[in-house]
Amino acid sequence: MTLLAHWLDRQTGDRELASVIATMADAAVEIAEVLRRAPIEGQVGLLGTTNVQGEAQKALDVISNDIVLRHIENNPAISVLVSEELDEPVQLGNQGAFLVATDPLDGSSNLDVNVTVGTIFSVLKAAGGLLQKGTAQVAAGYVAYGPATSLVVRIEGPVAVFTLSAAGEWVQTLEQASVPEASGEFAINTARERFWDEATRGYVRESVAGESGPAGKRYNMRWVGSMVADVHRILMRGGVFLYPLDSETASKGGRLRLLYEANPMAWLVEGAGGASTTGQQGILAVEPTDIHQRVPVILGSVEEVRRVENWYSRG
Ligand code: P6P
Repeated sequence: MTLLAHWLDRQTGDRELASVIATMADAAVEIAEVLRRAPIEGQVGLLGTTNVQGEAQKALDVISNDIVLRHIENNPAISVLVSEELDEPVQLGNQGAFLVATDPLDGSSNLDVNVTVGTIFSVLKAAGGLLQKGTAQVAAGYVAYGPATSLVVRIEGPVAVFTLSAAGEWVQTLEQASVPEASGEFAINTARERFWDEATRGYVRESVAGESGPAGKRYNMRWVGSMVADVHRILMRGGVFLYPLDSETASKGGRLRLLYEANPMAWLVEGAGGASTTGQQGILAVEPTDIHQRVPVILGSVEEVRRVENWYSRG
């Protein structure tokens, strides 16, 4: 039974990098406990405030962000925090080698209906500055607070999965996640069809045409409305997640954020043999211009991502 600390020792000789991941894992243990108690303590409601994205903040968004910040402040290896919940980066005033970008509680609109939510984090060298491409990541991970609490993490090598035990330990439950090349499952919010571009319409049309259509196979559709839940499913059994640019999100560059949603998720999915694209380029190649920048996100099984890319290449 491999615990997270043993895995980190094996995966990297960089003790400071190992400590960054351990810090995020420790924060997630605390967040998991807060989420478990929240309905009893009446903390699933709205705060009446909005974050930099203009999205209504839930008490648990802010509580989760505070938990992450408190843990990070106690790790001298981390000198900068970028968070979805904070307009500006937090400079921690130390010489820490690492920057952490995080969505402390992704999918929080699902909290009041008890659906899986998550914490997503990306780790970069602080010396590279705030705006680094996804290829510069030195580690990334997420925690899915679901029926089990799962930590998915990658440094340079395998994408490993840990499950939180009753004793509060991260026990490795999967050596290497691997995204199947082919899949018959896509994840998209079909209620947005009227906003879609022709590439998205074409891909979905081909998929729902099933066995007699151009894809020549039957498809199923899943959409949790929580990126961590949808991406975890894809990491475990394949599929493709699409939040493409559409006529309503075009003015903002997309819906999901580059630094702390798209980049870490793309890095994990590609590390597990999957693929990612904005429709125009690989997600990890996007040159960031703002810490809260949004991008279109298509990621998952290689065959499905390539089919979407083919639609975009038709222009
Ligand atoms: P929609 C949650 O708010 C989130 O940022 C992602 O976790 C999720 O994939 C997406 O938005 C859901 O968006 O438009 O379906 O509500």
